[in-house]
Formats: sequence, structure tokens, C-alpha cells
Amino acid sequence: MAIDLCNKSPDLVTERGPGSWAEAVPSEPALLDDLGTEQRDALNFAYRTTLSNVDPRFVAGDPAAWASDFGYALDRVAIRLDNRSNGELREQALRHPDPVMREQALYEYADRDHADAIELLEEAARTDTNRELRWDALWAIEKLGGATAVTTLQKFLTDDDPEIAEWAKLFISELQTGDPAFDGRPGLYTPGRTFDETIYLLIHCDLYVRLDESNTHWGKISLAPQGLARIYGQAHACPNVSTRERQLVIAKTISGLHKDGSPHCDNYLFRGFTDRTRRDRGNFFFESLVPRTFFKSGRADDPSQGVRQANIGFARYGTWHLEPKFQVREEAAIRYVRGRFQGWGHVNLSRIAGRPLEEVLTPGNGVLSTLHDPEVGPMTNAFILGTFKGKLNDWDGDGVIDLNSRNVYSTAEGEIDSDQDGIPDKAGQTCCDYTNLLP
Ligand SMILES: [Ca+2]
Ligand SMILES: [Ca+2]
Repeated sequence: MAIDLCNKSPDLVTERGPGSWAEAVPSEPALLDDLGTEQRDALNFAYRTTLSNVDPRFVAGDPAAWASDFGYALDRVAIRLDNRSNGELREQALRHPDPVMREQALYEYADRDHADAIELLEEAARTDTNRELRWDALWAIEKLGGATAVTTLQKFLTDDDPEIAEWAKLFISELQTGDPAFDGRPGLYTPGRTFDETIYLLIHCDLYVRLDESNTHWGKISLAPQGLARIYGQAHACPNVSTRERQLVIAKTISGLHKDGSPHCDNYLFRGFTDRTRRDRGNFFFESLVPRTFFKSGRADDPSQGVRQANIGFARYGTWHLEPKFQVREEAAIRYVRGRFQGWGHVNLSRIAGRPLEEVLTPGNGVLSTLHDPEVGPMTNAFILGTFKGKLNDWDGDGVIDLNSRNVYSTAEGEIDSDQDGIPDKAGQTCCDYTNLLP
């Protein structure tokens, strides 16, 4: 799919050796007949739709259903705005002093469809000292997929870091069955917190930038999870059992934007539908529409080119998986969530053109946008879409998985709550107000 790394070019998919499946399948492989009806149907549908992308002679019914992915269309025509050479990327992926830049180089390299991408990702996952880079590299290996991805991920099943080992197990299971798998650690719910769960999200996104009025020139920036978190903020999904099927807070914090060192908080209340016909999971489609100060400079908290109040929309959809062993308010907790998102952005091209990536991947240096505003709409030049994953982790290293220990500065309704007591700093305020920080 367009939003994924690699495997976007039909020619390469057919030409590249997929690797040996002999070592990649479990000793007792799942037979098609053993799969549940839904799994089988999903697999068959996925297979048919994939065939139609690889070879147009295989058509899975009405093309309006399978060939309407706008990101896929853009991906085939967009030019890369990161013009580093492949050699530079390989070098920086392993040796750049900043882990965010190392990870960005890894993802950029993987997104260029090079045959040795998994090899490079494996080396980084094995040798890097940054924990997040390591699990993000494993995720990139999953995205590349195939038998080589499975055999590579298997090498991390016994990693000293239990989260690395569990991510490896989860990604392998997704590649083999479509569903995640987890280890056997116990979980801990902390009473008295605003949210029943605080799930740290890994987000990978592609920004497709409309480069001129002709609609024939498009640029692409593929952001690795840590680079995205640096620019737009690190996101946590914060479900409460009693409301999770109809509303959700995504609490986002940008570090390094406020001069006083405090986190820049930017909370999004989503609402939507959830399908609960299966007890072990929920399929959801949620949207948010939040009032925001739009910075025409293209940089959060920078009013130098003017500001405008606007309502920003965003959509996220996917599936969460429940863990019956982790009980919260007599219900199973969400152990894992994955899905896709899309929204609109404003990229100030004059701010990024010709600059080294170190000067582009900076806190707040990109803003979400909307088309539905007379001033902001015409400035909207980026179509943002991507994938996210989040699982519960043991954050303090005591061997027990922490359901809701992460600090998120939001009330249950998405208002800023700096001291996390459930009472908003200021009623109705869902994003830090830049005017409070002016000297
Ligand atoms: Ca713990
Ligand atoms: Ca408070």
C-alpha cells in the first residue's frame, strides 16, 4: 500500500527474490482450513487485491473499491524531497550522532525499495543503543514483509530487552496470521489516574506535498516515528473503558518547543463508531475536529507570519485487540492497537527547501491544517497519511506491564491538564496557548 515502506513498485515485487519461506513458517504451519472464516476471507481478499496491484490482469471486482487509494496514486508520481544519496543514508543510519536522524535515514533507505534494506535495518536493530530506534527498525522490517522479514525478526525473539522481544513476536505473528501475539508478562493498572490506559504510539507517515498549482508536481516526505514525534509531537492513545467505543483522546506532546522546557501539549478528542461483534477486538473509525491556532509560518508557536483560528480535522481507523488477563473495571484492557490515519497539513516550502534535514526535523516545524477555511484552506498543501501501532509496555523495568503509567496532560475530554488531576488548566482549552509563553 502507498502508506507502507517498499513493495509499492509492482516490478520490484515480482522481480525481487522473496527469500525462503522454509525457515519463516512455524514448525506446525497454519493451514488455510484451520483459519477462522473471517481470517480466511480477509486473507483471500487481501490476496486478490494484492494481485490486482501487481498485475492488472488480476482484477478483484470493481476498481472503485480496490484502486481508489489516493496515497497510492500520489506515491507513484511524487519526487522525494530527501535527496541524500543511498551511500549517505547508509552511513547516517548507523553513525549519525542523533538517534532521530539515524532512524530517519533508515526509514528513507527502506522506503527506496533497496534489496539490502532488511540487512541494514537488522544491523541497526542489533547494534543501536537507542531503544525506540530498535523497535522502530523492527517495525520497518515488518513493513517490508516476506520470508526474509520473518527470519530476521526471529533473531530478536530472545532479545535482552523484553519490549524488543515482544515486538519481534508481535510482528512475526502479524506477518504469519494477520493478528498480533504477546508474551506472558503480568499487567498493572494504577488507580486514580485520568485514563484507564495510556498507550505509546509509533506513527509512520508520508506527507505528499502539492508543489504547485498545476497538480502535476508532488513531493514526498516519509517520516519515521521518532522524526514525526519530534515535529508533530509524541502521541499516546488514552482510552477509558466506559467510553472507548465512542470517544478517545490522543494526547500529543512536543518536546523542545517551549523555551522554559515544559512540554507543548496538543490534545485531540476523537469520536466515532466501533464494531464489537467480536469479543476479543474492536474495529473503529474515529474523527476529530478541534479548534486550533493555525500558524501561517508553518511552525507551531511561531506567529511571525500571522495566525488564524481554525478547526482542524483528522481521521484514524483500525483495530484494537483486548487482553482478557489485564482487567480494568471488570473489562479486558486494550493491549494493542493498529491502524491508519489521514489529515491535512501546511508545509512551508521556503522553510525547508535546500536546508539539511537536521534543520527540517525540528520541534513543531510542521502544522496540521484544514481545507475548510478561507485563509488557511489555500495554504493547505500536504496530504498526510500513515500507519500507527501501539502496545502496552513495561516502562519502569520491573517486569510488569504498565497499563496507564505514562504522563499525559489531558482531561478525559481532551482539555490541557498540566498537573494530571482531572481538572483542566482552563475550561475548553485543548492546546497550549502560545500567548502565555510570550515574554
Ligand atoms: Ca512496570
Ligand atoms: Ca489540573
